[in-house]
Amino acid sequence: MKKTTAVLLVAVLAIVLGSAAVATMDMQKDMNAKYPTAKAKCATCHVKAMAKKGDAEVNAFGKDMMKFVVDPKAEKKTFDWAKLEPLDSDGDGQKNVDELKAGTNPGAK
Ligand SMILES: [Ca+2]
Repeated sequence: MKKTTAVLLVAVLAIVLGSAAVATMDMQKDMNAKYPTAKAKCATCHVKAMAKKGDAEVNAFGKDMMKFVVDPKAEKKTFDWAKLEPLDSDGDGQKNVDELKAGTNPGAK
């Protein structure tokens, strides 16, 4: 019984973590569609470029993005870019919108 429970737990975790990774890829695609010169990648929003499971800590820009989720209950997250664009999430003196258009990282100085 315990082994069955453990297998089930692993399966559920794999599904949950897998869907989170897919969601992140959707966000990345959406960002690159809106800002074609952004060259958005994992490190645009996350602390580590190739984060391992359970270590998906977000950077300052990722934290600001999560403040402006349009509908937190929606399966596919969308963001209020009008509120994100004028911010300088990483504090380097450049607005997020300017960094996205220039292809620099709005989440790292
Ligand atoms: Ca900045």
